[in-house]
Parts: sequence; structure tokens; C-alpha cells
Amino acid sequence: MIETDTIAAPATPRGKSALAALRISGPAAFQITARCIQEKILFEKTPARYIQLFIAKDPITEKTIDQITAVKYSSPRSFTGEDMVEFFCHGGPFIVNEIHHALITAGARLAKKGEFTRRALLNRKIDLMKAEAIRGLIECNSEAEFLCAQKLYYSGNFASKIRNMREGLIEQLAKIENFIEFEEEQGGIKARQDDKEGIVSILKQIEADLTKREKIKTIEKGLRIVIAGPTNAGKSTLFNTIVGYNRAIVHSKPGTTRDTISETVLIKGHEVLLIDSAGIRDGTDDIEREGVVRSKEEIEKAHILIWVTAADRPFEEEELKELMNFKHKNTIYLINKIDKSEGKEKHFYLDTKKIKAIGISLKNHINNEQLMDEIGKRVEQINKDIEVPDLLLNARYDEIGRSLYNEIKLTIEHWDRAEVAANYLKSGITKIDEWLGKTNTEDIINKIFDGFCIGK
Ligand SMILES: Nc1nc2c(ncn2[C@@H]2O[C@H](COP(=O)(O)OP(=O)(O)OP(=O)(O)O)[C@@H](O)[C@H]2O)c(=O)[nH]1
Ligand SMILES: [Mg+2]
Repeated sequence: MIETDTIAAPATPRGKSALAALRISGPAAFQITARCIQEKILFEKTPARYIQLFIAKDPITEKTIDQITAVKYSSPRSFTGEDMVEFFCHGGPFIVNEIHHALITAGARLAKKGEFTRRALLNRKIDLMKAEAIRGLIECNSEAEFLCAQKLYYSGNFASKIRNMREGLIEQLAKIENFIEFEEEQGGIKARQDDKEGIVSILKQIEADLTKREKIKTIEKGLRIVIAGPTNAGKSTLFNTIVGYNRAIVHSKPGTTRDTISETVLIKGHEVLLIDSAGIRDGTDDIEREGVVRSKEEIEKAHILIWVTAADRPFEEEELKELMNFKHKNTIYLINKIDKSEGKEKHFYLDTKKIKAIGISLKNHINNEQLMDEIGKRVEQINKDIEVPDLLLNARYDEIGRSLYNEIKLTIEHWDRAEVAANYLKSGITKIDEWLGKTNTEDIINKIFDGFCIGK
């Protein structure tokens, strides 16, 4: 499909930065740009894919806007497949606005969300799956999402992998249908067991991917690191140390923190939600008891738990009970306030339970670095343990994979009733068609592009 209008938009987010980029695409991209450049002839003569310095100006008032670099891409050798120009200017929002305004004044129109990529799709520069991969790359917040998006992006012809699976299912369907015809002549419908193997192996393939996906999903919204422990142990002090400012109230009175407090922090390049919680003890009032309930809920949801206890106080019964409850968790045990006492009894007790604790003084900065290293290592380990699925590389594929799995499972379960099995299998094939964008095409495309930003 050939678009007749020419679109323009900033390609970098609004805000102050060293550089900002803008893009223009469409049949009039070169003429419109030429009107916004002082060195019009030089621009027209500059070959495609050749970077050149220019002065951008307003096409009506001739006012100088900024010194820029611009690169032309001639159709079809561009991202959209149309004539395109990319500009780089100084990264001030005012300058970006002025250049954008100049392009609009000269005849371009403001691009809609994801319109450049949509044009690339319409012009067959990319397929639906590449468009989804681009969205994935832009949106990923975690290593897991990044690796999935990358796999999709670099898979070459990812759709052919899905088509192979579709063919596998069609083959099975043909077998069942043959069988129905053949058996009906003889008056009975009972599929043979040995024909089932092919479809069972497809089911297993999807199942393995769904398991990998589950793991990814648990950390997709970011890792949760929860600081918990008895009251007055130094939990809020630790929380403040990690976030880098006095976010939580620290006080010598036990029971200071009553609600959970959270902040996003970057640990070894990974975004992590750090949560401070109310000290665990038999609360003295309803509010404190509610706080303790919340702490326990947070402990349940934690990917990494940091248990803080104070060296100068013995273990309370409530704390020991809790310690045993979460032994299975990924836990870092801290014995804080070693400036006051060595906490020998606590170390000894934990040793008997084969638990290694770090002695620390948040006040005197003893072993703070060792602790930060340990947290970093655990965050990296969780990210390393992730296995990238073969096919279920984003939320849409996950959803389709799940329905496909159910249809194939039902097919297998009803294998002996060939007609019923054939119906389930047909509905599985419909799911694959949806995956490939053969059905509900417009809906799928709209869903993908809804998540894009303007200028992409
Ligand atoms: N001596 C010493 N005092 C500390 C250390 N770390 C924290 N404190 C003090 O211990 C008291 C309690 O600290 P918080 O960080 O509020 O403890 P918390 O575990 O959050 O307490 P709750 O919110 O009441 O459960 C404060 O007076 C801190 O200054 C330490 O390493 N050594
Ligand atoms: Mg506190």
C-alpha cells in the first residue's frame, strides 16, 4: 500500500539531552526537508546515507533554528521503505519543537504512535513479528524481557518456525481425517495410538516453553527485595542506606515502621523494587498487627529476602518461628549492630541450622560493601537462571501458546474419538493462524502499535 502523505515526529523522548533525533517519511520527505534547510542545494545534491551538517530554518520566516546533521534514505532502502530523512539536533525540547513545527509548516503531518513502523510493515520491510520484536526491545525493563525481545528480533524469519508447527498440526489433522473416512467405511471410529506421537511432541515443546515463561513472569514486573526482621534491628537504616537518602523514619523506639515502604533502585543495572517492612513481633495494637500481616505478605512475594536481626539482643520466639517458615527463600541473613556486640550466640545458633549470616554495622559502615556485593550477586544469579523460551517470546505469544496447549491436550485426550479430536485440532490451528496474524489481522496490528511511542 502506498501512503500519500508525509509524516514527521521527534524520535527521541522529550527532555533535555545532548542530542535529539527527528524523522520524516513519505513521498515528499526530501522536498519538505529542503524547505527547512538553509543549504537547500547542498541538501538536494547530498547522496543518500551520507551525513552532512546543515542549518535548520523556519520555511516561512527563514529564522535560523539550529545546526543539525541530516541523513537521507531513498525508497525503498529505508526503515519505512519510503523516502526518509533523519535529523540530529541539540537535545533541547524547544529546538526539537521548532524543527518539528518547521517540517509541519512545510507540508508534513504529525506522525501517529508507531506510524513509522506501521509503514515499514505495510511496505513489507518487516513482518508482524519483527514489529512485535521492535516493541519488545523498546519496552523491556528486565534482562528476561530483553533476551526474549532480542531472540525475536534476530530470529530471521520467526514466522517460519510457527508455520512449521502449523504444518505439523495439519499433517496430524490429515491423518485423523483419513482415519475417519477409512474407519467409517468399516463402521467404527477409533484412532490408532501410534499416530499420536507427532502431536505429543508438539505438546511437549509448548509445555517446555510455558514453564520457562512462568519463571520469566514471576520477575517480569521487577525483582522484589524485601527487608524484614524483628523490630529495632536496623531495617529502615538499611533501606535508607541502599536507596541513598533518608526515605524511611529511623528511630530507637521499636515499632517505628508500621506500613511497608518501597522504592525502585538499580542493582547491577537491574531495576529492583526494594521494600522496607514493619518489624515482626507480637504487636501491641491493631495498627502494628496489620503492619506485621503486611510484612509477612511481602516476605511471601519476595524474590530476595534480607533478614535483619540485631547483635545485641537474643532471638525472640516469634523471630525463630518466622525464620523457619521462610528457610526455602532466597535469603541474606544479617546480624546488625556488631559495633555494640559480636552477636556470637546468634551466629552460633544460625550455624547449627547451616545458615551463614553476615555480621554488619550499618552505623559504623562495617561490611556494608560485602552486603552490597552479596545483593548484587543474588540479583545477577536470578537473572542468569532465566531460560529464554523457543517460541513464546512475549505476552501475546504466551496467551496464544496457552490456548494452543489446551486445544492440543484435548485433542490427545479425545484421540480415540477421531471426530472430536479433529475438532479440537482445528481449533488449535485457528490459534496458530491468529499467532501468524492471518486472522484478526487489524486487531492484532492495532494492539501492537497501541504500545508504540510517537516517532517509532
Ligand atoms: N549501634 C547501632 N545502632 C544502629 C545500627 N543500625 C541502626 N541502628 C539504630 O537502631 C535503631 C533502630 O533502627 P531502625 O532502622 O529504625 O530499625 P527498624 O528495624 O527499622 O525498626 P522498626 O521499624 O521499629 O521495626 C535506630 O536508633 C538506629 O539508629 C548499627 O549498626 N549500630
Ligand atoms: Mg523501620
